[in-house]
Amino acid sequence: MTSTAAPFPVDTRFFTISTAGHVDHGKTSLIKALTGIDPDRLKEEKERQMTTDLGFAHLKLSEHSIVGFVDVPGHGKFLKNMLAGVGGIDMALLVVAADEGPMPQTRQHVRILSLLGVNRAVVALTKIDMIDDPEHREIVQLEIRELLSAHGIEMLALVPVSSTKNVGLNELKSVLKDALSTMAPRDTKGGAYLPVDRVFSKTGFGTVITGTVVRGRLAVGDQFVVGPNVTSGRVRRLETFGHPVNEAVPGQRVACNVALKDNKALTRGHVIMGAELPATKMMLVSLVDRPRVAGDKFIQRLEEQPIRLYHGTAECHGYIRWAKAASTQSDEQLASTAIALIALDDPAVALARDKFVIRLSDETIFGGEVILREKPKWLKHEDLLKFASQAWAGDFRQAALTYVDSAPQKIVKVNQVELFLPAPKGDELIASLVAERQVLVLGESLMSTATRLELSTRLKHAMQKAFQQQEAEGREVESVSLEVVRTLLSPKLERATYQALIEDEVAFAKIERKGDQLSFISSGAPKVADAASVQLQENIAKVLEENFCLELTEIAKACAADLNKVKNAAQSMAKAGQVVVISHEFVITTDNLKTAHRLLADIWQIKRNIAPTDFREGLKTTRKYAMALLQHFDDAKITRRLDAGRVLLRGPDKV
Ligand SMILES: Nc1nc2c(ncn2[C@@H]2O[C@H](COP(=O)(O)OP(=O)(O)OP(=O)(O)O)[C@@H](O)[C@H]2O)c(=O)[nH]1
Ligand SMILES: [Mg+2]
Repeated sequence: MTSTAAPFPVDTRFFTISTAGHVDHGKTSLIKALTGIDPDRLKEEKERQMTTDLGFAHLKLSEHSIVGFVDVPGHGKFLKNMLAGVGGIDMALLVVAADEGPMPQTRQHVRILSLLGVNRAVVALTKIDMIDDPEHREIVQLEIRELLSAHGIEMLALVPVSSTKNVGLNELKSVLKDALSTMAPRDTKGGAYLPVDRVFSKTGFGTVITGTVVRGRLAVGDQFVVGPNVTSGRVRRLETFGHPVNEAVPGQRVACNVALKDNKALTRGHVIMGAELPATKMMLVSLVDRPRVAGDKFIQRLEEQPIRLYHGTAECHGYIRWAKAASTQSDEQLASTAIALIALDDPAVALARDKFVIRLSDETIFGGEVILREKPKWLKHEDLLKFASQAWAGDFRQAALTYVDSAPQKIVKVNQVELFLPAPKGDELIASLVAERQVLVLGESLMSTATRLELSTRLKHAMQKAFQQQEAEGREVESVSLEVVRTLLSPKLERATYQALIEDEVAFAKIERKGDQLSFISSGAPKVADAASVQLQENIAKVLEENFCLELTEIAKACAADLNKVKNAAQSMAKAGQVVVISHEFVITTDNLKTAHRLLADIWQIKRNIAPTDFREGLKTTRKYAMALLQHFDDAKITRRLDAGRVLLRGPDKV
């Protein structure tokens, strides 16, 4: 970290490649021959002539591009270190010795690369100085091609080389240069995310960590958090391959001199994060490529087996708590894929859609992808499977609705939804869901439009109840207490959500708020009918209080009165402004008609289309009355039919 080297040109692109391949196939020798740097940095490695831990080197490919190499051990005993080296890389350099061809670790490494989503590789066919037989070489090449294609990895080139005889090295360099130059620049959005692969202490500087930036940008002076639950700190200096840099982007290897808040020791597996991601011990995941045991049979019971999970540079111990077929799958597919809950002994920091590798034993390896990086307590197993299947299939819209509707009160915090949306696009997805009126955001909360509509109606009912309570106590009041209404609405509704709901209703001129008092804009407390001079009118008023809307014949029956007399009484009440007679057939109180009108406005405000079903459900009435009312609103030019629904022409009056 003491480098005084000149900075890189501003438009320099940085890449990271890791080696992969069987023990002794010549990975380290090749990197040394290519770069002049010996990646085996440990004394033990040099003595044993075997890589045991990750090694690092770099090569300038052109004026403006530099590639960093992570050299991994081939020996199965050090697989844990290999797994820490292949996260965040741009592509793999698969090393296969021409004399032996693909061997067990070659296959294992290829499988791991594929499970971690590394889908491009350049192959170096090493030790060609030891093989004269062109036919043998042909067979080996064919085996490599088949191996990569079986794992969905694109082979960009295969270059025969000899590190000892200096054959093919220039060709390999130019192949790497071409392959990397065609790569699209990686997304730098979102908070920085840098899994630590090495930590050392430098006199005069303190702690230095190294790693490959996986997401976001990390810059000198940035504050960061070290996860899982470790500490926080600030970036003092950054270097890439011995040169000072001001910031590092995805794919760039970096040495970072950090000022830590306390003297916590950092280690491989920790994560430097620009924006804090909570650590979790319970993840909902999809498991792919389930392991086979001897005889090509799938391991059937995964539950309660101890596992090691490799994610980023971390190794976590845990077990699979629960595994089920995704509901979209047939039994056959179940054999290779499942939805599972993983319980970890130590917390991990992972994002939705992150890939990981699981080891059940030395040989039994499979992989998966994070669906939900934390499990909310309220997400029960039945909902989990439905939700996970939708999210796993990439149907985030449906998944969001399932998630929201299974929450208590059918309301979740916006940041809880981010737990399953892929970074850094989570924000955009929420915005598009809101734009499509699938869900809406109220303050910090997110809910379906149906829930929001229901809240509006429930709020009105709660206010009416509050007014009635006051009247029952003999008080004629103009407004009711915010707190009383909240308790009547739902004591469980979070205060912040309730506040946001009130603000929204006030903003749309549906209610009025003065300090901690609420009132209806139109008519204050819904009027309880005055004692009518005519007994029949009083009876009709009573019947209408209990029914949202009624036919004249129904009223006559309920009041045990003559139909004509009921008609006349209703006309008088209509003149007095107490009720409205619709189509000479239906009677509704003026207040209820206003409620219906306000509901139209609610539906319109949220959905920009008034579907008869929404209106009927909102009124909790039957089709007969809903259709009569809609006809009335059409006739009164308050609504107009359009396609399958209606548009709102006029909202309810404010006074
Ligand atoms: N003849 C010949 N020998 C080679 C070549 N490349 C490597 N070797 C020899 O093969 C042995 C293993 O080479 P390494 O580079 O250490 O192999 P590795 O793949 O890094 O091995 P691990 O790190 O233990 O997985 C050494 O003795 C090398 O000298 C080559 O191109 N030709
Ligand atoms: Mg080696």
